[in-house]
Amino acid sequence: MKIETIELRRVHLPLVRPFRTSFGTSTEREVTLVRVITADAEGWAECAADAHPLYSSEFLDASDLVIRDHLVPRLQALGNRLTAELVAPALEPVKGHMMSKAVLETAILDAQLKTTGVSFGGYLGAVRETVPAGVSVGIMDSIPELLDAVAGYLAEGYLRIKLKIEPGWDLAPVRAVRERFGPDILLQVDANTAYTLADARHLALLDPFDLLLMEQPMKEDDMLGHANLAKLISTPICLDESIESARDAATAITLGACSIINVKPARVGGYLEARRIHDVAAAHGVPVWCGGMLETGVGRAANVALAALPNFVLPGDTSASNRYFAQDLTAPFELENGHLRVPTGPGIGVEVLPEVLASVTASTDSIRF
Ligand code: SMG
Ligand code: MG
Repeated sequence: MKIETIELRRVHLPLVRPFRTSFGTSTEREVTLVRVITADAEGWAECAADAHPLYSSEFLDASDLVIRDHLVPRLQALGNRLTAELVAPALEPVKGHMMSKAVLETAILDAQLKTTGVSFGGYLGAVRETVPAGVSVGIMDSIPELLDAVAGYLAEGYLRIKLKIEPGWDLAPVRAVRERFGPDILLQVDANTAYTLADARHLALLDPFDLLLMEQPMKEDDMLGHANLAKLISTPICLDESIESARDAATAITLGACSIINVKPARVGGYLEARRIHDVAAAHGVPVWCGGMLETGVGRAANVALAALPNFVLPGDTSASNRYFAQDLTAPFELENGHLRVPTGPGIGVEVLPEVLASVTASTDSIRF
């Protein structure tokens, strides 16, 4: 593939409601979009990094810099031999920066697949036309406010509810949601690393609520802690932040640190590594589901394709566009009986709406390749 230009474009999209987690509150999604221009096609992807290094060490300004000064030059060195499959090996000497690596690999893969007329789902091995949608519900100021939000999402058709938790907002919201909506709704929690092993006895109080899983209760590097916690509670542990590679997945599974994995392509360097995690987990009989980073339609399209692989057996944080934005960058993803449709067109299978894009763009930087 011969790339002519790589464009980095910073956009700001307001969220329809603030999203509070144990590490902070987001009121808008600030995103760097990467556009890869070749003679034959344009590839698009979005960087999942947030403006602040709170979910992980990555953040947008650093990501733009590492892309420009450290990653793109390594791709340029490949010349016309560059393919999406060679991106990760070429970037491997640069430590970390998985989200920055992921956005480049994904935009290049999109351009490559558009050139050959293959969809993301077709390339990755999707086996479903639609995928079940869950929704991640932020920490709220009060239980009534939370119950209203959950009622609204269930009425829209979401098939699984994830509650963000933190110390002081855990037992009460879970109990209230179970009491109000009953034992049949699929319910899970996500702590984003807010607890320690000293909280094990407290977290075990969630056991009677029959949660699908507890996501990332402790620090990302605490594999052993999670393995120990798994012996002290009956709710299955799912890892998110801890898993940055297929090797991490194998380690976590072997140690007993998790029995379910949240796969986020951005966190693991892209869709190729995400698929390897899917495969490793499947080989161990460990179910996976597709996480989310408040993606626009650009990132959502590829996530939905990934979520259609066979071992994505739990509903993902792949919600409809209107859960996040009044106006998405693409035609909106909409719920159909609680499911999102997997795009079938070439590449990510969705198009960026030029007028919307222009109206939300704060800056653009073009790198001649
Ligand atoms: O994309 O619907 C979404 C957000 C899902 O809860 C979500 N993501 O830890 O899984 C997670 C969080 C990380 C992003 S918080 C800004
Ligand atoms: Mg999470």
